[in-house]
Amino acid sequence: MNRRRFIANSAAIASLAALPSQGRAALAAISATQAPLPYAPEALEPHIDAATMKLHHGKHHATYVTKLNEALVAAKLPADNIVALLGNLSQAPADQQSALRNHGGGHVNHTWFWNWMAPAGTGPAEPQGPLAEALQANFGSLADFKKAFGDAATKRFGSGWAWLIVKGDGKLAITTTANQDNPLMKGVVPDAELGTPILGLDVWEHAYYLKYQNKRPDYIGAWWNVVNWKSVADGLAASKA
Ligand code: MN3
Repeated sequence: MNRRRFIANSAAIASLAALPSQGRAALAAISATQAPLPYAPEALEPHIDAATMKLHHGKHHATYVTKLNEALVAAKLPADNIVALLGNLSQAPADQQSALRNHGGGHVNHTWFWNWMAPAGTGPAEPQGPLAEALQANFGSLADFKKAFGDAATKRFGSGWAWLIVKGDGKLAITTTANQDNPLMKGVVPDAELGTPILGLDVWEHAYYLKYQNKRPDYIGAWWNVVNWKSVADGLAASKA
């Protein structure tokens, strides 16, 4: 690395580290490298089919990672913490902000998404402990939460995500974002939607069209069978730490 490049990188790292970002502290760093799926592509059958999982992880997610790395090189930004980068997009070079937003968001959102799912029956079928209590306190009951989340996911127009977030005041909220945006993107999504994501659902057609065609509500209904409540509970605990 030459001296000019080194200085540019150091300044970029310093500016990212210096800025506070809501929720960032609670979330583990994710580098610009794609991890393997944490289970076999067929492991979520019959709720999410193997063909969809193979395409979704092997093609869609992989393409976000490739294009993210191209943008990081062009922006001279480090590749070690894309979660932090998404909270400080306005500090990135202007000509790379949209690529970093779309592909960085795509990479981080999908990395979380694979870990928010698990083969049916491998964990608690319903939230336990503090997560169960928090859902009850914020939404009335687990059924009420699922209804509100499913409604939000169904109504998200076009491509995007539905989220369960922990807001700055510690309360849980349901929100949705367009495209590959997420609730960490300060200055990109409305302040009302900012928070630490502890569960998210991909409602892009590529996530369900092979099996469910246009029936997004059927996909959402089936998805609850493979939600990894342990992972969601861990996210809630980390957000309080
Ligand atoms: Mn997707």
